[in-house]
Amino acid sequence: ANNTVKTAASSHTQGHDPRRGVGTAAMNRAILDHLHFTMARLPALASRNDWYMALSHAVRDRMLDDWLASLHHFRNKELKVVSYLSAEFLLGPHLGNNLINTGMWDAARDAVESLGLRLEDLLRQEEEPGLGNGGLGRLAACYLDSLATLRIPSIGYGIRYEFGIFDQLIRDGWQVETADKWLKFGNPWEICRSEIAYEVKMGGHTEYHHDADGRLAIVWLPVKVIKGVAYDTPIAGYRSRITGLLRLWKSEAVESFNFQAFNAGEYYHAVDEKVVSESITKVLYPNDEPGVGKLLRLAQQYFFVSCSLQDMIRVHLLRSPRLEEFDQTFAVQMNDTHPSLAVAELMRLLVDEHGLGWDAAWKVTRSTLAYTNHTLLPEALEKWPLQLFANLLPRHLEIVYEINRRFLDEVSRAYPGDQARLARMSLIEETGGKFVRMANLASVGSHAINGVAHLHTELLKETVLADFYQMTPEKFCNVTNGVTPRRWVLLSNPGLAWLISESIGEEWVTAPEKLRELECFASDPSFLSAWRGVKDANKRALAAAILERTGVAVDPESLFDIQVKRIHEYKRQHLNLLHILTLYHRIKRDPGAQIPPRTFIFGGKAAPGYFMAKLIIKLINSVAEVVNADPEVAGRLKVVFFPDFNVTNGQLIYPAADLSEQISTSGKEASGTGNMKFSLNGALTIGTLDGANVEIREEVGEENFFLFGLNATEVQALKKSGYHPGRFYEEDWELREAIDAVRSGLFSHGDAGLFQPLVDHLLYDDEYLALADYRSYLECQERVSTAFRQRELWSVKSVLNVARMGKFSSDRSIREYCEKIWKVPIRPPFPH
Ligand code: GLG
Repeated sequence: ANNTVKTAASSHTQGHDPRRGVGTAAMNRAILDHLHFTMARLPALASRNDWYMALSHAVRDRMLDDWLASLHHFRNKELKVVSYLSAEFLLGPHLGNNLINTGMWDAARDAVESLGLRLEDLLRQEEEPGLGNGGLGRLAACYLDSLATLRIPSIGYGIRYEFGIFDQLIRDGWQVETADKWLKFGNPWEICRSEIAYEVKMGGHTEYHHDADGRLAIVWLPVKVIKGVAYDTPIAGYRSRITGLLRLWKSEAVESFNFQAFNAGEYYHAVDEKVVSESITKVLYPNDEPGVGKLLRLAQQYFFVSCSLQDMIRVHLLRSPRLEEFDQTFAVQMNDTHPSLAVAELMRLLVDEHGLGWDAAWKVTRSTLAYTNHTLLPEALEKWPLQLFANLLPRHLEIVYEINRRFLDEVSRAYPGDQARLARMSLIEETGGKFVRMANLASVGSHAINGVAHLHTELLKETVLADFYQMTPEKFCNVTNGVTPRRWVLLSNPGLAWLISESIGEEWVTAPEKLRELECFASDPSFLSAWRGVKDANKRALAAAILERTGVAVDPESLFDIQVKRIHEYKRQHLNLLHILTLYHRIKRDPGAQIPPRTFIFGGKAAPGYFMAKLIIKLINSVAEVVNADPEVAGRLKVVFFPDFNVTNGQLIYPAADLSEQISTSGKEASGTGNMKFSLNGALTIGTLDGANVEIREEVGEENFFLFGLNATEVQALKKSGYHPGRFYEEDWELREAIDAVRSGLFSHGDAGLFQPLVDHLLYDDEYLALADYRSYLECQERVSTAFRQRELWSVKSVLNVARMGKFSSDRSIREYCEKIWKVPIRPPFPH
């Protein structure tokens, strides 16, 4: 323990010693100071939130030295800065993570205890910033952690949504959405930079003028101008003495009040303007919503892209007046197509605002930007109705047309006479209504295009972007996703982290290939029993939370079989349910059946407008109600829907799993990242050959992975030959029994109509081949049951899973982006 007490005053005069004041006594002092000076509270009257705020401010103070030192990089001409453009950053709570990454955990815990409080209570107080939907947003957050840990100068740019992803309540088995008021008690982690603000134009029309020298000048006369203000959040690297920067934009009115407006009508008009301007960053849109073309979402995308690029240009001009060299200052990654307006906006800024010629601007735009694709689902590929695009962004549409004209010229030169190809590759879709195709825009405007798992990238090249791949194969590469072992093991699963570090040392946290050294412990009975002890404790903690939140008592000795992720038909939560129903029937038919007790745990949000996904949630809860109350299966089967799955709840759930459900239709899940979190925490996977499952299985070994189902090629072939789900229903009596139980009203208090849409969907359409994979899934689940009865062997497999998961650290992904795409040197790890 550090006994040197430094007062606030003395540490200020000490200047830039980043290790100052992180001992227990100094932390204690700092917390009390913030309670007094920041929260204006007496200790006796302070609420838990006051203490949480005081502690967080004390921690943030201690991150600032590293932060200011890191900001220095942006001035250094030699260093390229990675700019990660993402409409979503699903960060999860900051406090615990920052304590872990900065090494202040013990001091903070002791300081808090010396004040008569408990650190876990204060950690629970934090409202997590849910500024993302799921995998894509969480990936961005893992990447920020790795960028800071690897000491790569970087900025994450995004949107400061006032309301993040909705909170999910379950009422009568149905999902109910409520607003996520994450800012209601204040956010101690952000710093508002009022002076870093940009104007963003919208709407109106363009005019062409000739200036005095006869040069053509293009003027965009917007109907509205909105201001974007920067809110900065520090991102601590793991013991790297680097603090990365997340810069989120909030929209504001340019002028709050129009003082020229003397009459009341105009005054209110001015106030209305303010309301409209502020609405741009009000709310995060849930994905998987049917129907495209929400004007406000396009406005959000343009707004944050424009602010971010203007900010980058400002930073670049501090280094060099030559915008032709912009690509030496920044490598810009577009996280999906949401920021793909960057292609047109960077062109506009360079050509219209900074006077570069088209060719020079195009060269620098392309060499700066790169595009990551995250999905092959056709309905998820963004396209904007042309009219809507034109109304909001008249100048950008002109630019898109010009890019398209030049691009299609190239295409026709490469493929003379191939009209069909031209139509497919055009940035504008013209069959049945006109649209701007954002994936095409992103592909044309980037020097690199990547998928997020090996299989996904291959399918991308064969299907969605096949024409682009054929024309420019050199642009394509794969970067398999990864997750940060700091949040997803060290913070979420301290028991496991401790056991690993005791056995092989601590280096695995930044060098996860070291986890391989665990392999030799897989034959050590005392290690295996300690390993099981950690899992059991995690399961008991989850069981307690389940009881508290759902009222259902589950047995921590049973097999915890968990599926947590967005609810979507392609992820096939309903296939999981069909297995549960079959087990239920088997036990009822034969009470002596050898089926080890299982607890099935589901979690995940459904898009508010996705009817079928919401019906699946209702069905899970309805099955739970019947199964959990049936004395004939008591102690053998339990079904739970854990409400409001988010990062905080994930941290509790992943470490407690025995079995990880990764059962999407092959070819549909681009990568998955939950699959990595489970396996890294010692769960075994039951899964299809989809997304990153393929690579996980390769790494952990096929004998340590439960594989079932059709592969992507077989899926395509079955669809092509004509898929008739009804046949599977007719030919498999157990499947029929399961489906018939649902349609009989057994789970809906006799209301046979309630789940009819779901049953009909399965029997007559089943786009995602749940029925085709049912039998294979069931057989595989039997292998799981058999394996789970041999606890020792199961534990060996669990250890081997963790030992071989090193590849899936987001540090490895970030290194690959640096090498293959950003051309940023990888720096040696910081000496601890
Ligand atoms: C996507 C995909 C996931 C992928 C994630 C991150 O559906 O398979 O793991 O991005 O690349 N929309 C998503 O969440």
